[in-house]
This record gives sequence, structure tokens and C-alpha cells, in this order.
Amino acid sequence: MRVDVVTIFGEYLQPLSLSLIGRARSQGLLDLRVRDLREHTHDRHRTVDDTPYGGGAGLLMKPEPWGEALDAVLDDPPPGAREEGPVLLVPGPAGEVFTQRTAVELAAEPWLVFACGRYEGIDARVAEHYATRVRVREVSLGDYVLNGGEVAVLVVVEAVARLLPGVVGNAASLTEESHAAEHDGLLEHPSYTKPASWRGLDVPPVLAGGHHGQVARWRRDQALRRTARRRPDLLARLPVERTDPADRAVLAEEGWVPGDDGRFRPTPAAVAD
Ligand code: 6GU
Repeated sequence: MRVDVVTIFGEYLQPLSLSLIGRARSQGLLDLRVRDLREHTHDRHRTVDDTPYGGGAGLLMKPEPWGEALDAVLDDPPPGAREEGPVLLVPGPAGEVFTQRTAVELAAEPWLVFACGRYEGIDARVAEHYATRVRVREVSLGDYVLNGGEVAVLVVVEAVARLLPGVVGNAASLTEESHAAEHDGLLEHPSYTKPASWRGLDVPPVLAGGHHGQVARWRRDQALRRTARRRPDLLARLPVERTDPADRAVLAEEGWVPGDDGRFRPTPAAVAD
């Protein structure tokens, strides 16, 4: 996969030289290129920002350097590029929330381009213009505000690259994780290693019992309970038809019952808590 990142803070992306992502780059599985937006300014101060029309706090990024920089990237496609060109990702708090589903979709693309805004973001015409030429996705990490898109690039590249063949050694570890579709989007169960007893805390005996069916049942129960307690928004999306009677008994204990719409809903008592 080819990834181009346009930014004024390339140093922010140095962690992408480390660990599994760094190794994926050395092995040629990921061709990540960081490009400096300021190379596409033409004034003495290499200006990339200006005040917003209509007033308001802070500065916006000017469209002209972005137009030049992104045109240069699009003029330099990787060998395997699609006819449609890359997906252009614009990180920002006003984007669609980036999820594991987004990561899976992006991992199927041969080419991603990131436009990292700083200050209050990028003049809106940049996304509008490039949407006529490539697929543009504005993505947010969640409901909080960061100073710029670089941290989002770290997050998105790590989440996407680890899905590429050969980047993570054990392919099974990809499907056993929290949010994996194979596990109905539930949070992962807790895990333990040796010693069997630590600071007075024992590993749950069922895990050492060697009974695979019982281990699987215990893990499923834990995943359901955790998701019910920590992420009711995720549990509300679990189709009732994806559950068995044992699942439904655990969820009833947690205060969730099947609704008419084929999803679970909190019992009135659980809502009152
Ligand atoms: Cl992707 N960028 C910025 N600046 N703030 C954010 C974000 C992104 N996601 C959540 N907050």
C-alpha cells in the first residue's frame, strides 16, 4: 500500500518508523511518504495560514499551497493505483468517526493520501474541489479536539497497516480482537498469563481447566458483560439473531432484553440506574 501524507509537521510522523509499521515499511509492504506542505508556498515566510472570512477565532489553512501539494501527489501515482485514484483522507473533528469498519475499508485500497490540517482546519474549498477528482473522506477520531491531523494519521495508518497481509505475524489475532466483526463487534474478554496467582488475584479457574467449550462460553459471557457495562451503544447494535440462549441469559442479568426491532434494549430498571 502507498500512503502519502502532506503536513507542516513531518516530525510528528516519526513513530511510523518504529515497531510493526516500521518493519512493514522496510519490507516494502507499506510505502509511506511524508511531504512538506511548505514546499508549495512561494512567499518569504512560507505562509500556510490566514484569517477566516466571516470572523472568528484562530487561523485557517490557505487553499493554494494545498492545491499545489495535492496536485503534485496525484501526479505521482503508485504502479498499482486504481483508475479512481486514491482515497483522500482529511482528518478533523467534524469528520465521520473512524472505526474498525473504516480501517477494513481503507485496507482494501492501494493508495491513501492524508491532508493534515492545523489551526482551525483547511479552507473548505480544498475538500470540495478534490471531491470532484478523487474519493474524499473527512475522518474524526472521536468527540474531542486535537491540535491537528497528524495524530489521526498515526492512528489511521496503524489501524489500517496492521490489516495488510504480512504486517502482523499471527492473522488469528486480528479476528480475536475487540470490535472484530467475527465477534459481533463486542469488546474483547479479559486475558491472563502466568503466574496463576499474583498479589492475591487468581486467574479464573475455567481458563486453566483445558475445557475448550467452557473457555469459549466464559469468554463470550465476559465480552457480553463488559460491552453491556462499558459500551451500551455497541450492545444496542447487536442483532438478537446473533445470540444464543446462554447469551440472552447473561444479557438479562446485565439488564438487557430483546426488543421488537431485533435488537437488545435496556430493561426499565436498568435505565433507571
Ligand atoms: Cl482527526 N483532528 C482534530 N484536529 N481533532 C480531532 C480529530 C481530528 N478527531 C477528533 N478530534
